[in-house]
Amino acid sequence: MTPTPPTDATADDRDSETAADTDDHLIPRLGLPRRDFIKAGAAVGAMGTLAGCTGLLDNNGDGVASASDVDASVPPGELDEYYAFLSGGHSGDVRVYGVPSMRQIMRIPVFNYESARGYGHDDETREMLESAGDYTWGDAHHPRVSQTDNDYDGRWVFINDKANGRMARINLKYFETDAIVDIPNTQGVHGACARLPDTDLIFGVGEYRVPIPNDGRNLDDPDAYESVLTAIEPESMNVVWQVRVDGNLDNGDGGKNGRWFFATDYNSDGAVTESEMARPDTDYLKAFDTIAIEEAVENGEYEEINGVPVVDGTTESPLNQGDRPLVHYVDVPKSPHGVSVTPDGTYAIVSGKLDPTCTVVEIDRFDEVDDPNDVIVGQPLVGGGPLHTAYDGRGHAYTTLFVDSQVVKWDIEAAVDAERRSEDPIIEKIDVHYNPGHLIAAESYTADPQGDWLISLNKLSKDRFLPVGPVHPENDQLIYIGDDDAGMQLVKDTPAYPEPHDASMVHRSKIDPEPVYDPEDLETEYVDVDDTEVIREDGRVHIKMTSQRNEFGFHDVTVQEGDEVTITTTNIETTSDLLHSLAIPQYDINVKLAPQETREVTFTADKPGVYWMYCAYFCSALHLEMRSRLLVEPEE
Ligand code: RUQ
Ligand code: CUA
Repeated sequence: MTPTPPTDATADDRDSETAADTDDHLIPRLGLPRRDFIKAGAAVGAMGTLAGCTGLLDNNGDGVASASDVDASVPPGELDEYYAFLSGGHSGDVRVYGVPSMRQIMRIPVFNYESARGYGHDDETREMLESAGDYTWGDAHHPRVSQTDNDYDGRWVFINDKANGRMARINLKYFETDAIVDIPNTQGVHGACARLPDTDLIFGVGEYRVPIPNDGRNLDDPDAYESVLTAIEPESMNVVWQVRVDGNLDNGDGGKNGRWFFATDYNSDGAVTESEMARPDTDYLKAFDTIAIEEAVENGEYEEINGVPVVDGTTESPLNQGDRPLVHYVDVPKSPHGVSVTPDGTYAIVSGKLDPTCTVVEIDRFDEVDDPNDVIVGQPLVGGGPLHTAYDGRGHAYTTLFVDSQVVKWDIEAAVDAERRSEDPIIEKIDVHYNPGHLIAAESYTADPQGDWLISLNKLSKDRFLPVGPVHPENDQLIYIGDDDAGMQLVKDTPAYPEPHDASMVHRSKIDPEPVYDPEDLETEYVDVDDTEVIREDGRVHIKMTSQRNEFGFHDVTVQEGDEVTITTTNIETTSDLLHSLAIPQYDINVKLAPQETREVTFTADKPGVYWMYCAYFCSALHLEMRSRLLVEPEE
């Protein structure tokens, strides 16, 4: 049982560098900053003969710029310009796409157990999932990338679990989930967003009204149910306060200046059946003055429930009566859905869902008006079933129309100038396939959207792909929005496994993941060649071993039936892209080991016999030989 030196059967050309990435703001072969290029609309026509440029250039020479003129190709070996992070819905994960290729580059398990990445298999991730409620799935909707000064900073992605009321944090240094908090006093945590400009609070938007605490009291007394907004501190992931409200909460978005947070409410009556919920002609946009809420918490004006300070933000609350109410209730038409703040921070735009309008709210007016409804400055008639709105940074809003299966582009200032319920602000509509939910434009949630690509996250794909039985994929459609003269151009269909909700799209220059682990960042101690050992003590066996091409640190290890076995193993390779895993058949274990990663797995050796511990990542020509025996001796 001695460690063996590595055999290097795999050529080191696996350690290939990714394509040069130094001029990532530049348009290939032009050396022009892309954003200047796009924003200088006049320049576009002049460059019609240059291949490889994104833009409507009439490449096929038919005199009309069209979708076939948009070059969204990313040739083999070249890299995309954007990362898009899409939620996996009830798959519980986050998917990473490259845009404009729409290639799925990675999946990041969050609320789901996932074997290829060993997520929920090693002790650390299993304990994280267990201590966050011990659920095996989640319903991940809203991935929001952290910002500094209203721009993406590449630190984290936050995402909610609507099913079990949790919030998770993905660390973008390693593209892995590193914290999950199980939020008390709330059910159906739906919206997930941050206080901007610097992501100093994360908000979980509580959709379902339930008794608080939900311990069997007030079971069939819906009037006593409540929804809360939850604020979470992003470094510690501690819940710092909650606000109880009248009605419910759905989607949300943060203002840009460190004070406001907005959430929609489609159930202002606190109903419990669909027909009752849809009955009122108006529901609410709620504007939370987070500074005033923090002052109330500091002054002790809260009730502590399950360890959390809960502030009263209902309409009757004394804290809402003075000249600095905690929560402003604005009447907006019938069951609104999405709300998003414009890039310049001037407006919050509410998408009407059961009403064919969007409602434009001017944020600064909250301090000026006596009647909160006077903050509404525009209400364009956009079309059937408006759900979510995104921005291009050129004064346009793009709203998904679920019922009409379209994306509508409209002019924000024109909507402020126009009569209410006028179609005049509409610039154009494009058909999508079919029934879009969210949409996301490049960096739409920042102060400075890039204005070139938009993805429509369509709930149905119907006839767009080869049939695969009754469970159809969804369809994420790529639309080019960089040329206002030529209009929106549908460029690509992308089948999606159920089911992406929201997404964030970030320029690649703002994300800088590590290619291998820094052992200092991991909780478990590194096992080097000299550290391999088996420690036996009172029915416990601790195996410390290395993993490298093409052997584990021990050829075999013998334990007794009933022993509690911990295996700590380090992939001691330094070559990027050279992964191993520790798979243990019939013990339900597969721990992934990226280069320089150490993971630990603990299990009870309750099945006597021979178990070939093997590596499940195809790591070299001798990958199949990378296996060692775990010998479990039967009890006498
Ligand atoms: S929601 S389809 Cu979960 Cu963001 Cu609107
Ligand atoms: Cu290591 Cu396969």
